[in-house]
Amino acid sequence: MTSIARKILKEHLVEGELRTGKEIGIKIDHTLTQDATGTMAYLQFEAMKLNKVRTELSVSFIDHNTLQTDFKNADDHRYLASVAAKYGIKFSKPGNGICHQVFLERFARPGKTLIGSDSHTPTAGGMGVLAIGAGGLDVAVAMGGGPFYLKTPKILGIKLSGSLPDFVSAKDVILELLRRLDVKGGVGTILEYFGSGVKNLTVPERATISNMGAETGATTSIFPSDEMTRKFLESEGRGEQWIGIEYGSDAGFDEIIEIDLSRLEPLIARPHSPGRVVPVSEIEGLKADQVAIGSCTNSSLKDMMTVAAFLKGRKIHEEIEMGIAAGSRQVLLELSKTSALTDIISSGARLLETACGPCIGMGFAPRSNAVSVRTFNRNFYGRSGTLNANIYLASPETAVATALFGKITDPRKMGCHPKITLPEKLIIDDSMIIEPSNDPDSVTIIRGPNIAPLPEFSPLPEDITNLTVLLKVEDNVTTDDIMPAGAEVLPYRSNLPKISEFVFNQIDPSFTYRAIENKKRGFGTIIGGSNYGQGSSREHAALAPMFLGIKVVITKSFARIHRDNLINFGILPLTFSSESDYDTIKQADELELKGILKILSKDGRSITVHDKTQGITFEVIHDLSDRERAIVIAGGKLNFTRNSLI
Ligand code: MIC
Ligand code: SF4
Repeated sequence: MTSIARKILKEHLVEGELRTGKEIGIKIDHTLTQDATGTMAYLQFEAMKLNKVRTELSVSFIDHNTLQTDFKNADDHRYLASVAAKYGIKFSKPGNGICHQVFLERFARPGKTLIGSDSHTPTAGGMGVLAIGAGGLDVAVAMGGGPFYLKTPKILGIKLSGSLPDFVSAKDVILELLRRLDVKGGVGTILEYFGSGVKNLTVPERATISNMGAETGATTSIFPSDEMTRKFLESEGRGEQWIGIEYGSDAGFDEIIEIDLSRLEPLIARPHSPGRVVPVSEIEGLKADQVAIGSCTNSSLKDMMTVAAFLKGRKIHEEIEMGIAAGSRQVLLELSKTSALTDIISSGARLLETACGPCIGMGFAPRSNAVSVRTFNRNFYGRSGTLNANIYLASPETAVATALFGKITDPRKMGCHPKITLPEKLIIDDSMIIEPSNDPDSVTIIRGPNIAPLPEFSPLPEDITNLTVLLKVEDNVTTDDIMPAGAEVLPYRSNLPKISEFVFNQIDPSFTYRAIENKKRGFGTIIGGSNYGQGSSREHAALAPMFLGIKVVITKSFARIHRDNLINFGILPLTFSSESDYDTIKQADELELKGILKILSKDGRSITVHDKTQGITFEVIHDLSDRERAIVIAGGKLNFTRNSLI
């Protein structure tokens, strides 16, 4: 018997050999997209000139850009609806819920592979799906029937024992793991949960844990499919889709981490990283201004019912503003069936739209210098929309305690823990999921004026002689740093020239101007620390720099999805062979990479960089597979794949 992750990988293997670190290609059964990455993904899919998706199931969700302040987002929704109708894709309308929550409820099937153009796609791992977040272009290729490529990850077994005490919940499990692994301890691994504690967690609880495994940098997280899974599928009226997938006694994990659930306490991540975890008791008493409950991490019916139960008959603190967003319309309908919705509204909380909302800076930004406690998964600098706000990440229990007391509060102070019973059968109403057209030829793709065509991608030149260091940044730079989101920027996700104006805006507002000027003379590069590009799957964090003339990024190390996205758009990801060279190199230095095309064509690993400004040379290395080298040489994956799938 082998690990569940390996078993599913093996069943779906179409290229390569399952050996840690080696590149494999796997068949993808299901895909999902969301609107903020979806517009680009479908433009790329259209460029492949296929007439239908070749997956078993593809779903297009609208959940990010739901703040329709003008025509742009609304036009994008219409574009996405028309693409879905034409190419055989199910379409989940705005208001139906957050992609990961709805996918778990209505579509996820144990044992399947799923890739999604969103880094929290691993949420479905809570149901035994091998679910991976990827750039939109990789999802487009998978929709076209192409394999998804990844380096065979190590399997990190997470052995759970015991059961959660009152006031401690699934969020605390993943915060505990983040406390141990931090934001890069999971890079190159799959987190596979096993042990006697697993059976004490419901599917939505497992989904919370696998969702936020993304914050460790892990490729994905996965739970077994057991009786609990069967129960969940039955409650969704999908019992016949259940298959059991259990781990063996010797699952062959590369490493094991043990967590005794019964010994956990309420935890909280401090600003501005999900890895800065401490016990809530350590920072208790800090005055809070805002509380937000929701996001794909903590918006299940169980979470919402728990919050409502604590709020019942109580009022939130007068100096707190509290926003609550259910993860799906199903959750909202269920809440409205009981007194839970009334309890939430009577407490003084604001009911927010069933969408990503404040998690991605789409409204509900905190006031200046605010302390905001959120049940979300990311608290990166600036992400809330208020640069000087301090965002803390915690469980629904801790968040609601904070809302009631007006300061960060250990939820154990709330008295009795209510017992939550969930319905055995949930309300099933898929009327906001639109089936693709039966007559695709009659469907016209509708493009609003905000949709700009894709640019041309130029192949790798023989030498890169004028390469200017446009920016030097530290460790753990996020894709939110590279390509901010939020209400002002997100509407331009389908308009590359416009969105490029925001690259690195929060770090250096002059970046775009300098890059455009530099592009007239040559290429640009960025120097990064370790875990460069952590966070989201947004390919705009590669595409927009490419548009601004970035051809090479040199770092101490890369986060997985961002590295893949750079390659997909013809940007060469290189790492320092000696990290001390990172210290030497300065912003504005002029570099030269002679014979780069030849080195890449011959699979040389080491490249000499000549720093013309400082008169020195140093070595950098690449770890590109043969396929990836060919992609970079071609100028990106679109050039490379354009004809091969037709
Ligand atoms: C995020 O949580 O950062 C996002 C917004 O969902 C992104 C996708 C995007 O940038 O559109 C992600 O997680 O991949
Ligand atoms: Fe949406 Fe936030 Fe989840 Fe990203 S992390 S999918 S923005 S809810």
